[in-house]
Amino acid sequence: MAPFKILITDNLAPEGIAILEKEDDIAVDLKIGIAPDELRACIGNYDAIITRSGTSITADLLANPGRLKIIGRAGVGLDNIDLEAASIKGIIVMNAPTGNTIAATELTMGMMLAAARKIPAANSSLKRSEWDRKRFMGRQLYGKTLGIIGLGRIGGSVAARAKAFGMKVIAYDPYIKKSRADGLGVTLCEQLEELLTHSDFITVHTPKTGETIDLITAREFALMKDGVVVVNCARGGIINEDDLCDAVRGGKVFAAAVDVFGNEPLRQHPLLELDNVFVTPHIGANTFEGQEGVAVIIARQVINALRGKAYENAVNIPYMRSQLPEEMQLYFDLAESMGRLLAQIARGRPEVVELLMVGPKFKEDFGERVFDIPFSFQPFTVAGLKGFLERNLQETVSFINAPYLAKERDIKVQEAKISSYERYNDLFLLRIRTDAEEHLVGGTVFADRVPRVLFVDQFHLEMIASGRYLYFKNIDKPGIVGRVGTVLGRHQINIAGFNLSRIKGGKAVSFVSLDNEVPEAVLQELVALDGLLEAKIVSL
Ligand code: 9EZ
Repeated sequence: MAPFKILITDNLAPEGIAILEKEDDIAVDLKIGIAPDELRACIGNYDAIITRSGTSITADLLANPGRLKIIGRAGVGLDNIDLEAASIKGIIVMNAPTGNTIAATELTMGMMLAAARKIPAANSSLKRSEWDRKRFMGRQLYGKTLGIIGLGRIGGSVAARAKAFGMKVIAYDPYIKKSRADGLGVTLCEQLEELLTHSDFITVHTPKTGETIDLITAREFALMKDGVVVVNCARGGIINEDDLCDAVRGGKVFAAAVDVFGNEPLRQHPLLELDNVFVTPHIGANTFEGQEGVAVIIARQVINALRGKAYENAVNIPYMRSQLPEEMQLYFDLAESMGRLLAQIARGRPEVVELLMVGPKFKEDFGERVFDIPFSFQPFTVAGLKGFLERNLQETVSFINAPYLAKERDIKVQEAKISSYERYNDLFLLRIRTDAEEHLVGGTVFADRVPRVLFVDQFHLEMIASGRYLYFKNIDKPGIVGRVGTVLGRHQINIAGFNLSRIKGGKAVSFVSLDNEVPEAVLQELVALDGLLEAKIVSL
């Protein structure tokens, strides 16, 4: 078997490299610290690349991705990877978010204690041969309220340890379930303000998103208790650095501990001048155990992904067909087929693609929320879009890149859920609008578990949503279907099934399934028949 080639460009813990090297179908190249130009020249020769934070994977590097399919990040942060560029090329980006949890948690606890007791300052003082005990009066954690902003993996892990210190723990996180907070023994705040006004210690554990940059500014500091201790070991800029300086100088904040900065490496900043601000150079993930953890995890994940087994911790796949409930997989396939059908009957430049999901079945949210990508659609919408786009675009359209390709082309993608439509219980309605026309296709999955198209525009049918069909539209008058049959028969093309639908006053459409291919010349012959408006082969 042709081996998969993996390039490693940053120092990966040896345990991870060993896992890759012992596989027979994997060949590993180490090019630690490779220059961008050199990397651009060779990146396309590899099936996967594994980095830490030292290698920038830019759009420029991915312009000609060759055989590259996977980018693995041994760690969490993806600041160094152009996720949109990778997604557009259909390259899967995966990280190892669990490997570092304990490392980040323990630094947070250490920083909180260091700030509360001013341990680093006391250490420096004594090493200057001072013996000044009065200067280092601190605050206890015991009995105090810790406010955790962002109760994900790390926030939850910090909560457990804070409780062991006898703290009351409250949290704010609009994206977690109350049951998670309950399970952790944490009181969930409805509003950030509530957390700010009640906490003696505050620590942030959110990703960096548009919503969390400058989450804590002068306005938020003003709401805090006097003498609060503030910690940021998450991402630079969640707590506004200038406003933190003011809050420390003004005495609102007793002490602050910061591991991460908006602009790294941080060389000069007013924060570095303040006695009650304690800083570390982004070392949250830097433990031997943490680095081993992320290396082992990313190595295993990349191997599985290359072998097509699983895409664990892929950050640019919002869902996987295989993870949908079985019935929903059929609807997923239906939506894709409906998209393909529309692509083959529509003329003009696409402007809008819209999926309307009808019925109580679709009430649930079937996508996963991926915070690193700028849109989140239900899987069915992306399937419909992918089916629609792949017909007409030169590029490879995938479930990853379909929304990006639509955005690039200024195609508006919309989805909606409604409880009922006409007489249908469960129905997908896929609508497209181009600069020339509009089409609506409806489909469903009956109890026989076969996806079917039920109507195309105003024509009602009941057509299995897979395979190849001869599609034709004609003026509704006697003899036409017969003539079509005659032409097909003359060319030894056998009809396997016939779906015909007509509307009052005039036209009919047919989808004919055939046992044989229809040569282009036969199609021309059909189109030339009297009363035939159009004829083409569509494959669903
Ligand atoms: C935002 C968040 C938590 C948060 C948590 C996650 C994307 N995201 N954002 C604001 N996973 C607290 C406040």
